[in-house]
Amino acid sequence: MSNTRRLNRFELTRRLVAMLHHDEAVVAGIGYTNFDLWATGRRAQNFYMLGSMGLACPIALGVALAQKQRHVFALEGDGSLLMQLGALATIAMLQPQNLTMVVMDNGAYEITGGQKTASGTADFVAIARGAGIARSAWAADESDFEALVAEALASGGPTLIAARIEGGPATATTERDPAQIRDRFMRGLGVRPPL
Ligand SMILES: Cc1ncc(C[n+]2csc(CCOP(=O)(O)OP(=O)(O)O)c2C)c(N)n1
Repeated sequence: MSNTRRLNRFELTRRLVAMLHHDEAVVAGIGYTNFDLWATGRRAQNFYMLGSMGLACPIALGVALAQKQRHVFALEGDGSLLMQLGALATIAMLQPQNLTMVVMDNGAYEITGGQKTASGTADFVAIARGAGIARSAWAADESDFEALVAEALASGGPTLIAARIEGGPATATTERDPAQIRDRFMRGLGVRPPL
């Protein structure tokens, strides 16, 4: 069952980032998800996807496979995840032990005008479990969300955490400089030398 009380995307993002103490990577998809990650502060291990929908989970999967010692989070909107549901089956097949996906489900393609998505009838947790990601759960409230994040960080296996969130724009706007975003992220992951 999904949470009935809608949570706040920035608040969940803020709580997630506050729990990161080991240079975990956070890959946020297009949409307000990455704007709110930007608003939580600059981390060299954050990546902000601009331009294409549905790529937070695939990019995070790539990082998780390349750097198995690092935990990787993907933050994705419901509209973007719906565009790339096949990624869940690939992730289940590969079973990265260090990958956690967070779906921010506001029921809309909000950043482009609030068009309704299919999330009212499609249950992301059921879909993820069906794809083979057994550790999939709805976050009932903020503290449940934190408990699910802590569990994901402590034990292995891909995890999907879904949260129904309220509508409304993000807290800030991500700087639109893709080359710089990529460069900072690569340095943050240690695959380019620090500046
Ligand atoms: C392949 C593709 N199709 C459409 C768009 C236009 N577009 C950009 S963001 C977006 C909506 C994203 O919705 P969601 O992932 O639910 O995030 P939200 O805006 O609700 O935070 C759309 C339709 C795009 N950038 N790429």
